Amino acid sequence: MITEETVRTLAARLDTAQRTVTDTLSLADTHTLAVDDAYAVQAALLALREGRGERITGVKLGFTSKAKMEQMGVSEIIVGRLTDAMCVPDGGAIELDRFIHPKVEPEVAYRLGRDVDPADPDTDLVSCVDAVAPALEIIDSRYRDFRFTYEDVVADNTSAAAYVIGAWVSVQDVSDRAVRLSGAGREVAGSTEAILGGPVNALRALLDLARRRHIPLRAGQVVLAGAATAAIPLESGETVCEVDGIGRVGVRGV
Ligand code: 0L1
Repeated sequence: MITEETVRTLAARLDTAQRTVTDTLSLADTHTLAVDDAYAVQAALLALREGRGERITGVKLGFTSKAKMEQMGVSEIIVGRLTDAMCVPDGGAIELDRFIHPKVEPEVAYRLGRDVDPADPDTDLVSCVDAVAPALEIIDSRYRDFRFTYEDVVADNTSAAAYVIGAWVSVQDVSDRAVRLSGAGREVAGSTEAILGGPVNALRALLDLARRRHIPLRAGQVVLAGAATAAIPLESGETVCEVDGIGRVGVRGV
């Protein structure tokens, strides 16, 4: 376990990297971090953001696809936090110079209709969802050349940088929906099944993680369930995600 002082130092380093749009080296180059240490750094990083007036608006899951898990050599998903400063309106503009090397992923978002107590063994997170929406997640690793370990990316708030939510709909079953992402002259297609075999599994996995990591889940918060396709670079112009039967969401890089 690293000391509290080291937790604060590493959180400040990642926070500075994000705010000054300057990459940093893998923490693993100089520190041996356990997964618990990495979540402690993430919590300290979020405390810095909250200290500047940002408000937690939800959570995001990462490494929810088999391909990404295999690429990272891991078997466990990761969770990061979203804040109001990361939220970009559907159809709005997003300034690319806020980011180091941003990428965008198509996702499904869930909205929680009531507070959830992860510690309660009878909690059923699926029944707490009151709406779903198509979503875009912008990830922007703070590490140079995307060179990071599993613990590094947890500490870096799972590369969370920005998100866009489309119109909320009351559809509950979002399994096996075709997903298309287009932008930067590229188009990729996939299915919501790529998200842990169905986004509802991401909700179940989130409940387990929230329980173990003491993450509160509140009414009105957003859950980004994970990427349905590989990420593409976020560049100037329109980026659009369509999820069959759910809707579309877009953002304009400027
Ligand atoms: O959203 C995610 O899958 C979390 C990890 C992203 C890591 C990265 O490529 O920056």
